[in-house]
Amino acid sequence: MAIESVLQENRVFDPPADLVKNAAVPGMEAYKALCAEADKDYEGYWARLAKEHLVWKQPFTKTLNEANYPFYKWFEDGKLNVSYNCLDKNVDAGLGDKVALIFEADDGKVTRVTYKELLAKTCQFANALKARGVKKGDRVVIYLPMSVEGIVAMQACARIGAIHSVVFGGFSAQSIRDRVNDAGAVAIITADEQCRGGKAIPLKPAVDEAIGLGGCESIKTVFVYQRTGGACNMVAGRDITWADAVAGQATTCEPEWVEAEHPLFLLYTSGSTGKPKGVQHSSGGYLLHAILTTKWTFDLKANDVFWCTADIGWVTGHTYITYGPLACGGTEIVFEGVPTYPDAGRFWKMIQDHKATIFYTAPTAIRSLIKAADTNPAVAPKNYDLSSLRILGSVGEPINPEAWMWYYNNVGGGKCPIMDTFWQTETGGHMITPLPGVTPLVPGSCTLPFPGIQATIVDETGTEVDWGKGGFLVVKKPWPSMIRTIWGDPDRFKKSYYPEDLGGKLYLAGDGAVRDAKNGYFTIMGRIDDVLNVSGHRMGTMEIESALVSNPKVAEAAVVGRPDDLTGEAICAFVVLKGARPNGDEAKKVVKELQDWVGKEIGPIAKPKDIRFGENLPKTRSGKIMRRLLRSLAKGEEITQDVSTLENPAILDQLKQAAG
Ligand code: 6R9
Repeated sequence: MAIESVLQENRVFDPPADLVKNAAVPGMEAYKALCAEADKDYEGYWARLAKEHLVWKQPFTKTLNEANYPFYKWFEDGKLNVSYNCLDKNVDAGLGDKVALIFEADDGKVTRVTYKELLAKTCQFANALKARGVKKGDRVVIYLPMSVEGIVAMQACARIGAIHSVVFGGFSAQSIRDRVNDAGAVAIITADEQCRGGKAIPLKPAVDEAIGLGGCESIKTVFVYQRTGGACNMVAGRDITWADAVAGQATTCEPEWVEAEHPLFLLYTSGSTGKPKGVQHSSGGYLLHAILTTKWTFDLKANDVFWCTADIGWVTGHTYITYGPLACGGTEIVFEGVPTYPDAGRFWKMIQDHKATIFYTAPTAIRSLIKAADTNPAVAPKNYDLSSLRILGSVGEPINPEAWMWYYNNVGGGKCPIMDTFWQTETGGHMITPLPGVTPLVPGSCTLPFPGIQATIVDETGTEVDWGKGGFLVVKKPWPSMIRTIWGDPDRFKKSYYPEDLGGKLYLAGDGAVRDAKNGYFTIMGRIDDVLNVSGHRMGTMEIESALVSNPKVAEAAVVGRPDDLTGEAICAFVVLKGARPNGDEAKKVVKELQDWVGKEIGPIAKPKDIRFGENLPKTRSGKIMRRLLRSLAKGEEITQDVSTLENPAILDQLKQAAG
């Protein structure tokens, strides 16, 4: 395998002195002590933390059960409730009147919700779910915009032991249908419309369409939160508005005490083959890591105002909006809108208005805001008072050193450390990340493992490689917040994450990485499988290919990624039509048609940016599509590779040019 880092980065930024003294993990010695504790007594370390940071209804006596590896169990005989740990615990501790959520709507309207209020809303909706027959273990699909109700819906499921599966509002009817069908969900919680960038966009019709596609017969109830009150189809006997569902319901609800291993949620994510997989997370282990990482990576304290800009449709929104900050009794901002409305200064204005102290966003957002500030200096961060900030974070994809420097200087004023957090849907929380009072920062590196996480790099036989050499990123020991299985497909779980080639006991992240030869810092070099990362969102090339091929005009399709300044990677599709290869305006028309098709099949984020038509695809004589070649073509590189095994070299010329 030839993964070699090209990054040469010599700038180092030491942690601010006050954080070295006062952060939750104060200084490198404290970090090393935690790592040493975990090295010495791995189970004892996690058991101590689980006792200190979670409230248990029934304490656990067993920490880790490895008997049926890789189906690991953590704290299995303990019982707890996640919503109790996020809400009741804080109200009981005297934080009832503390603001939990500062919700800012697309139009700028601000609503504050205290812990007491959030608990009451959660209980009321939990009772509404129960009234419709939803019970422990049932799956509930949530298709809601960023809203107080979105968080309440998730917390309410957790309260009654129902397993939520949030589907991002940008996904299509077909995607909702597939997830409902795979999970066997009994209810969907949605909204009439969502508001983004000054526009109201219908949501409920996608749910109706999904159910209309067939395969959603398990659905008994559709709850509809009336966000705008716009006209909305309601099916008698099945659909009920949020307001009607909670009317008359008590604002208290005894939590369902569940086993630590009880699934808290499923979250569908793209893999290298087949349909998206339902990543299953636990209650106890997941929440423990959500709490620890919120406390240690972000140093969340009583007076902080935390803002994670992710959507609750992604794992970042689960761990760092719905669960982590609330379980720590924090105050957090929840934003409905988009960073560019009413202008690209929106994030900076909101930091200023709400005096945000911790800000966590994605490199793709930073890159687009750099571009916006370059074109229109009026929306540059320097026009806003961002002095409240003390810690910054980045997630979702590698952050290029230049974007890092801009973020550091222009947003953080050269005084806020940036936590470049590497993790995945499957890991539940941060895996490799700096800690604000500990780690000297090097732009572009996610630095060192979180205390207790045994990350390393191996070659294709599972043997650890020397620092300075590239390889596969793996985790040597199970950790509490890890994926438990793929819903309904344990074999796929085993094959995807614990492959036999590596010995069957190493968790394979699916990313290439390298450690700095001198200090051992990790740099992530991107996916080693057929998963693309577009604006920090995972897309399987297979999924997009399947969507394209399901169009009646398409005979064959191959999808690859190519680097893109703004979105990190862009989707490039090579398509063979059943009819003649189109040219000129006709080609443009078909490109648009196929882009819209993919948008409808999967969602707008999966639309290929480039579509190229050929009479065939470059294949080896044994019929394998030469993806390596397609990647070069997508980048516009000269073909220097050996094409002697290629069956049909003439088509390379056809595929050089993007159509439309
Ligand atoms: C949390 C999240 C996971 C994939 C992961 C990797 C990429 C995430 C990163 C990063 C470099 C970082 N990734 N964080 N790459 N540096 N700080 O994004 O989960 O949507 O499952 O994506 O994203 O490739 O494997 P998910």
